[in-house]
Amino acid sequence: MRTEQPKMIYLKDYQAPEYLIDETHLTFELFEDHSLVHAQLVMRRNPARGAGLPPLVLDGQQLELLAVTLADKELSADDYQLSENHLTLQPTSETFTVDTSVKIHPETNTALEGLYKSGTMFCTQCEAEGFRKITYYLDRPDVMSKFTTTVVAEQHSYPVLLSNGNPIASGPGEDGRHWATWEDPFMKPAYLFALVAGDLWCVEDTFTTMTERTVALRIYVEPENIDKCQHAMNSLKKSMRWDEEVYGREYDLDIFMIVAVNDFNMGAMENKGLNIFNSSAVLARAETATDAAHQRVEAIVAHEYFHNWSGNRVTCRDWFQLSLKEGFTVFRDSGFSADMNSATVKRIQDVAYLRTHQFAEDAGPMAHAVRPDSFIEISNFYTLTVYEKGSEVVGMIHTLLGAVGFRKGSDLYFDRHDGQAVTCDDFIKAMEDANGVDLTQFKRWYSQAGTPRLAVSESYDAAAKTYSLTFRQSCPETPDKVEKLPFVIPVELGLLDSKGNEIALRLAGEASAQGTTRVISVTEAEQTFTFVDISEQPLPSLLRGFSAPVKLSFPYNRDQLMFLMQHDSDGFNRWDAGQQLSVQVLQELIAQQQKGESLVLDPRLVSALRTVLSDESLDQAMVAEMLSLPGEAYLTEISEVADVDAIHIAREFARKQLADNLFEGLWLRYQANRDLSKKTPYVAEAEHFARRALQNIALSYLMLSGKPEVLAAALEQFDTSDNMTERLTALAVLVNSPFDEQKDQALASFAEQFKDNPLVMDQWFSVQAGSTLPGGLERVKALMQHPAFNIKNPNKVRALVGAFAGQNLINFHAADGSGYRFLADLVIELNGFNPQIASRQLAPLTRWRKYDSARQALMKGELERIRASGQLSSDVYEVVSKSLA
Ligand code: B3K
Ligand code: ZN
Repeated sequence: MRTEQPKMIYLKDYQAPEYLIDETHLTFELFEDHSLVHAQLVMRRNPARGAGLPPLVLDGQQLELLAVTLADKELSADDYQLSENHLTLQPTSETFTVDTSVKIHPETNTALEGLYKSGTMFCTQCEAEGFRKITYYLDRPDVMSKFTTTVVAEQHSYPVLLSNGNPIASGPGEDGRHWATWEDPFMKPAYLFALVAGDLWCVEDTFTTMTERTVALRIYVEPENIDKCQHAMNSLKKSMRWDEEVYGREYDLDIFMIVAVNDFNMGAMENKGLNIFNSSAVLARAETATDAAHQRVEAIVAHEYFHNWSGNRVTCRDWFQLSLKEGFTVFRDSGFSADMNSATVKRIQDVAYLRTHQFAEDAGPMAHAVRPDSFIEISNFYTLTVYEKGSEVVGMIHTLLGAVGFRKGSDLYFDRHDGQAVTCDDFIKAMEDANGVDLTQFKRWYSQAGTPRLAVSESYDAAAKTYSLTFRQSCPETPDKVEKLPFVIPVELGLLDSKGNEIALRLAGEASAQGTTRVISVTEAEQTFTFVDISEQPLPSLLRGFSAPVKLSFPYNRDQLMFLMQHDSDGFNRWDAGQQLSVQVLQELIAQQQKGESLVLDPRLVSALRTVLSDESLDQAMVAEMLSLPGEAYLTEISEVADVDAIHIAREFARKQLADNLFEGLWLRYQANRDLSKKTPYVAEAEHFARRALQNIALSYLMLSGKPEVLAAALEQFDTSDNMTERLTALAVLVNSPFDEQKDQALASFAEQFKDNPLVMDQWFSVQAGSTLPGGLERVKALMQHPAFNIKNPNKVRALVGAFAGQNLINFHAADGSGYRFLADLVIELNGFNPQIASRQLAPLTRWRKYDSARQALMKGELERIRASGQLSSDVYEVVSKSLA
């Protein structure tokens, strides 16, 4: 654990490196109780830093230095300085070689950063700053080097030895050991380094690129998982083709490998030619993975693959630029998923996620700009803001430039910066240069945190036939800044006449109308746009497709929202009108509950959803999305002070009312789809996802009726379905039901059947952790004693603790503070062995400002207890101290 006080690092302090590393030659000797790493670095003075030979300061952490040679001379302890985080040497010429040998302990590395063991396998995770736990190095993304790596290990336990690039040699060694050498011809920063050694099997395929080169594709897994790789392989091939077709990007090595590991801090990692994945982001087959899991695998495989260009070929100059690769790559993978599935449904899901979680982050103590100005621990900045909001920012550029202009910009960006480590400014500059536009004001999206508000008002002049929309933008204060300058907000909009038809859009001053949906740019604090030739009072459809990540408000009444739900030509806005209607109705119920009145559901919501349910022409996935009420977390986010109990009671009341009133329609839809499921073998495609999504949301409503025929249907679905999507939903509705006997039986039989499949057991944990019935904390505590639970495994922690604290709000926020105490204890424990996971799990406590004063005091008390608990990792220290500031 560190002894130095964590300190803030600032973007404004960036300086190019003093030295460069042209070549990196690594040899790993892996043993059961330690590993040895020999590094030979071919270095030179960075000409950009001028003359002179300042000390060479190499990064290194938790390394036992065995030997160091500078320019062929072995150094003695007097010749260098060694501190907790650095090794400092004095070069005596412009070019020189440094050799180091260090001893490390992957076998006891529980932080899962650097070289570590997952089960019996050796693997690495270097982004952002894990490479310094492997060897002394200039561990920063603007130092790019050509890597050659030799791995030596015992042959029997580690038959497969992998690293980045192409395999160039291998052979037997002494004492039952063997070795393999890999060479990566592309310059890369150390964070993209990877090594794997283990007893792995692989699924193989090939891909022929646009220039007819053949690339070998391999997915490596532990032998028992060899039957769960096909979906990931299909996803990989689709991603490779899509990136050629949509972005003109071809793969560049002869081989592309994915390795699945069970112990992994996040989803996956884009190491050059050797992606390492959390097994949850690779393995999928009908019997063990849900539709959502299949879609997640497809998206993550694509995301990591797309990084080969947006991240690897063109990388980041420094970690403040993280969104340069992450925001852009999320934008790319969303486009891919939209093309593979239903684009509207993908957009709905992304926006619902952004509004619930990123907006909450942007309103909390950890709020930061897409390109932050400062940080203490970079691991804390792999955030929804950098990823999801970063993707929205790239999406707005796409909206402003159009698909063709955007492609010109991305082509220029990749061509101009291939092999370089660059900044978000370089990305914008390429977009500007390729299109002849000025994005200076637009760049405020990179530097100003907080979610902008956009209040819209209208006025119609019947005599003049003009219709004006006035936009007022503002952005709340965030910890980094109080005053914000106006953003460029692209608003895609349309106007509907009283029959629901689209009106041709001609702005005052324009010669003719330009279509019925168009994008206007709001660039000032207050701005009015006037449309002419409008012969009746129209109804505006604003922010179509969610064209900007803002909180838009327009004084719609409920009848207008119902009208938009039915008539808007923009699918996203039809859904959003439904959400706004639901929010109004739920907020009314929440207020009734708070005043002690009896709850009365506005019948218009019932009738609006009845219309949706009976519309056979609508994509069934859309119907499922429209039937889903805004979640409790979203209702919390939009509350001034969130009343946990009232939100839960109001929402459950609405669900029950809808279930009772729509019973017949739901039952018909359920049965029709369930019958089809019984007849059709499982297929992981959009149309089938859609059918099962509607079937499953229908079942979850129907179950609220408590009717015996529904219980029988749930049991039948649980017992006889051939796929996890149907089984898990059936399990979840039973777990949330009052039918204790059936629930216990189902849980037991499920656990018995899947006890040897850790990913399925994760779902079993999550379903129980998410149950909002009373006694949630006790159930979670009991499950932590289950033999399948393991606190050292991040997936288990997320499945049980993450699901409880993040999704089971009524139980987590128990008024006695027991949920908070539990989470704080857990964070303190995790801090001792896996700081990244500790810091992530802390997020729910950082939202304390949203709650009533009693809960605020309890939450803050727990944050203070964590702060006082002893030696904190920089990860936890940063989040706790900012939350209490
Ligand atoms: N680039 C990695 C994330 C690394 C996180 C390090 N703490 C995965 C991704 O975004 O593709
Ligand atoms: Zn990424």
